[in-house]
Amino acid sequence: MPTVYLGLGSNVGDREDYLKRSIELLDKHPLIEVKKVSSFYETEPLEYPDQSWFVNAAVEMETALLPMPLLDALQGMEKQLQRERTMRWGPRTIDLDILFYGEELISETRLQIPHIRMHDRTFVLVPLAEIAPDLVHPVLGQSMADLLETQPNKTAFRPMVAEGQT
Ligand code: A4P
Ligand code: MG
Repeated sequence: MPTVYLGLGSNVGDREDYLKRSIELLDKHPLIEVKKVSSFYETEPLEYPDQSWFVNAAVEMETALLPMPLLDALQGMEKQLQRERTMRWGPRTIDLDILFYGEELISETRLQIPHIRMHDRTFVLVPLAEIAPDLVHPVLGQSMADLLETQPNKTAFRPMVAEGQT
């Protein structure tokens, strides 16, 4: 089964609880097996700086779902957690992004893998480099640890207190 990495983010309501509940939903899915969960990090919002800080995390999992059915399943979970799509990049209870799906390269309207903006986002790279420092980006050829280290425009982050970790 392919190893898949997800980026999780929330900046509305009980952000930690939304992340925890999304991880429970992933774990409960019959075709998904969660392998690793990063620490939870509070991160400065990117794109819309007026928003509250996010809580972000990364998950490593295995799944028998193909990429498109996986996207459908993730969007179903976002819906279950009451995400309302208002504006792009706007506040959200939970955002579940597919960062990598094995080494697959996908470029469709509904789905781009690797996630096209992940490699220059501190809030993605910090949790991802924690659980998979040696994972190599299939297009850029750099590890997550290297991408994080050489990232030109770092944004602020801080680990959440211990009770925020699963
Ligand atoms: N889509 C395409 N590729 C993918 C993929 N690899 N994984 C499509 C998931 N979805 C993918 O996403 C819009 C559409 O992207 C989906 O319908 C899907 O078909 P969305 O989740 O509905 O909307 P969005 O989250 O507002 O857009 P997007 O592109 O996911 O935004 P980003 O890039 O995730 O940015 N600051 C901090 N600190 N932390 C954050 O987590 N997140 C964002 C959102 C902005 N600033 C942030 C954070
Ligand atoms: Mg998204």
